[in-house]
Amino acid sequence: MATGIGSVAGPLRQGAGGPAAFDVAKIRADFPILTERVHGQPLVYLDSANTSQKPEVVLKAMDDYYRHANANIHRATHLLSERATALYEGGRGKAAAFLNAPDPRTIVLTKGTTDGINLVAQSYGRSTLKPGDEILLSWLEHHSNIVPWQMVAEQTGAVIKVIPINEAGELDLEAYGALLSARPKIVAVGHVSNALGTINPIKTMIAQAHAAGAVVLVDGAQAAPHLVIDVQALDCDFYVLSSHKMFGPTGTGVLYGRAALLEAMPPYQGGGDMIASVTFEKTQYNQVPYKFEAGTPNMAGVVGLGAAIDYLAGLDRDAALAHEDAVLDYLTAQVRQLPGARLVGEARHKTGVLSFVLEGVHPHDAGTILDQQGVAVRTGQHCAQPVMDRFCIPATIRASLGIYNTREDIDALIRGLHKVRELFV
Ligand code: C6P
Repeated sequence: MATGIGSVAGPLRQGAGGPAAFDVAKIRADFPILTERVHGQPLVYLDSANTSQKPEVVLKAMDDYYRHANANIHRATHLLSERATALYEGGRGKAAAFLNAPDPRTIVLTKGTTDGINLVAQSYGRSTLKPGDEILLSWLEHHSNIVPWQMVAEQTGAVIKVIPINEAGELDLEAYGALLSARPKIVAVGHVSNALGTINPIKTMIAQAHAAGAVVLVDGAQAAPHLVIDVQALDCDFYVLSSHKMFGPTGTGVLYGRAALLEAMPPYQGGGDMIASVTFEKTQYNQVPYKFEAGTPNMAGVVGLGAAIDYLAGLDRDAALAHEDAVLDYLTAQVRQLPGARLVGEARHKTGVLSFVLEGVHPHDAGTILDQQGVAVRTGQHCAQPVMDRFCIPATIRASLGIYNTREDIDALIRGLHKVRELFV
């Protein structure tokens, strides 16, 4: 059953409360693209887990940056460089506040979730893992939280173990406890599954992993747009996210790392700005977090990320979460009633995502017909092939929500799915 309003409480969904006034029409007016027409139809955007749409304030902040502040950062004494540096470092400070990180120096600005996980795998993982050490992942992971670990396992001789999931798409926590008894060195687990929407009980899982001596990375790509995240309360070692899924631009992301770990880790990439001094004999690296930010970064992207964080901070997050839950409940109920529909992933605690299959229809065909009607969903394996394999299906239709979605959007999807059935069944 999908999560009802207020049914996910406490550590799973910090900050969530009961229903509150939420003016979705006002929210929608903040997102210019939502008035777009596709194939002559009003756009119904149900693909926010893939990438979210951007509010005007984010577009404007990035435009203003290029018009009034564009220069390279940390490298020049002129006014524009000072402005750009202040804006970039301001973005870091906003990211720290967004995650309740103890210090902006624990925030590494990355290209996105994938980049952040690769950084941790290649820096922390490669420098600490020994042959036979275990890396514990879960069956729910996105490829970005699998492949970087496979690469470092190959390089170091470490081995990958996997937490199984049940029929509802929830982690098997008993099996997790048993796997921890082998004392893995690293646990890398998603906060929210992109394919099924399952919210994992990561606070408890982190505590258990720590008790077993493991360092924990949380893939927060799908949590960041929906949940209030507090890395200190979670007590995670690493937390990664992508700006583009939380109303910011592409090509930017955040890696939070525990200060002592970041200090001890070797750089991931070499280049400008990550150094204190360079001679042909020896290079001294810059301090944390700069030693992990080689080369000219995505300054405009970080400005956009900062604007997105400000936008989120200006919302009543409890009310936004309650609204999203209500729309997800409505979506779940409507799809459940559709003849031939089967839900994939019915975890007790979910956010933002409904995956399903339609008997007799390939998901890609459904996606194409829906698109003709202006309805954008994602179909396929969602970069989570093990999840599809677990349920013995090649693909699902995935409708994913943002704060701007409405019941009317869901009604349009359902009309579209009836049309799909008329054509294919
Ligand atoms: N999921 C989806 O449609 P990047 O590409 O680095 O911004 O994010 C990768 C990533 C990592 N973890 C999770 C849980 C994710 O959902 C994603 C991106 C998109 O589900 C695109 S594949």
